[in-house]
Amino acid sequence: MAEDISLDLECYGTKGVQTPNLNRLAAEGMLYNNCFVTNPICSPSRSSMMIGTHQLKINAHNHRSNRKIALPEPYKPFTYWLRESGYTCILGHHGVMGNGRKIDCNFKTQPIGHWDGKENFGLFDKKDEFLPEDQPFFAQIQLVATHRGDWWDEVRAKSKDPVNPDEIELPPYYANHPTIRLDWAKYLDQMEFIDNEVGMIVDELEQKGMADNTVIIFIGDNGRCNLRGKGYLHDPGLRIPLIVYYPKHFKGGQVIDDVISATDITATILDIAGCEIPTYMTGTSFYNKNFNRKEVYSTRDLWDEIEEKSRSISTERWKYIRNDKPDIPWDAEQAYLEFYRPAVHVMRQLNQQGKLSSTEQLFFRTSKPVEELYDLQNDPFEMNNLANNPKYAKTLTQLRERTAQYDNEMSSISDSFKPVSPISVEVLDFVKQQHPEAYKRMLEGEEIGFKTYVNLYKKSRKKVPYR
Ligand SMILES: [Ca+2]
Repeated sequence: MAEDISLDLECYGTKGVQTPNLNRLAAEGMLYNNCFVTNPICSPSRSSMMIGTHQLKINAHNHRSNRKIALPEPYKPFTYWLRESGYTCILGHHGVMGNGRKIDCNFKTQPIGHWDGKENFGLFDKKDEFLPEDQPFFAQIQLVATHRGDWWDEVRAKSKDPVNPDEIELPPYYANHPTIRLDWAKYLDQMEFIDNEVGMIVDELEQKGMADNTVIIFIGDNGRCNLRGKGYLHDPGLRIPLIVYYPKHFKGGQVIDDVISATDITATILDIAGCEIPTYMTGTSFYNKNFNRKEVYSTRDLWDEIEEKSRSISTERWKYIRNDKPDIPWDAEQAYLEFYRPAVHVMRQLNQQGKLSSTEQLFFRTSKPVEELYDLQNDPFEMNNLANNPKYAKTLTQLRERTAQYDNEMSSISDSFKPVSPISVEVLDFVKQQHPEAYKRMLEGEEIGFKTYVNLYKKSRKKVPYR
């Protein structure tokens, strides 16, 4: 599971990036074009995948909340069912950046140990290494490099063949500016880095004689961290790569347009492993011949200090979004994102100077429409909102009604939540007050390093004991 990526791989046709290992898995496996997460942010998305159930239903929709609250019956992590069937569940990998052990679920969990949901909340049996004697086994490995982080420059500097900013292609809503092109190239450098990690894991499976009997599933946890991506119900936020590789069983080279929800991946893993799929799951196995999903219902709620509320439906052809808080603009100046979206800073400046095209200006509107409707076939970048176009009134009404039905169907077991308070707001304030020169560089599109300033901020607080 790679962090924060959209379909920005060579095998999906992305320009300027080379991903030979994933290309091979796709060429000999199955490449899915229409897989969507149910929330465009890490923790709600991961929570839904861990249970195979929509995050609203299990009250896990608010980012980094409810971390100390046990899931109610009957919900259980899917690894519980795998373990019941004799699988060894392994978290992370010894060879990937940071060991790949991220869990990030909005309910009570422990990485390793037994699960009974009352006193024991363990999800996995062991860490970091799969061995022949672990078979049958399931391993969840996080590839963190593609997440925004202070390592992006280092990964680029160490790359033998860094991505050339002149060879990349920006979506039309980005200003064509050298800082933005370089940022995009750096993102693709991380893609090449995780592609290497995938190659390394496949090699290890082969060396240990476990490759023939292992299904490899490559996914993202939410879309790329950039304009209209992570945090947004627009396509780059929700649509994730999905590659399934198992040549022993599935014919290679298939490109599949079926609409898939990330929660379906959970159900499919249980299905492939021969486990019964619990009836509480909202995901269903896409290898069941009755699989017939037409749409994915996604939501955006709390992320740090921004309490959003938006709902959407993605189909193969259409995207419908209902914004219940239209007053919160797309550029909500969320503190954490201020550290990690150079393009936004550059484009704010260009906007002030009147140098953005109308397409580029869209993102900087001071409010959102209450409803959005896009034709993904003719307008894949979702630039032309058809919600007020009478020609599409019927489609709009249908999708609006379906969304309301889902609001009901997925209604939560509880709406209460205890958020983990984000430090990012204080850190951004600290940078503005104490490091104005760094803040100035940020406004010019430089990534000054979130972690660096978190550490400086923490140190500064230690000096003032009674604040
Ligand atoms: Ca993520």
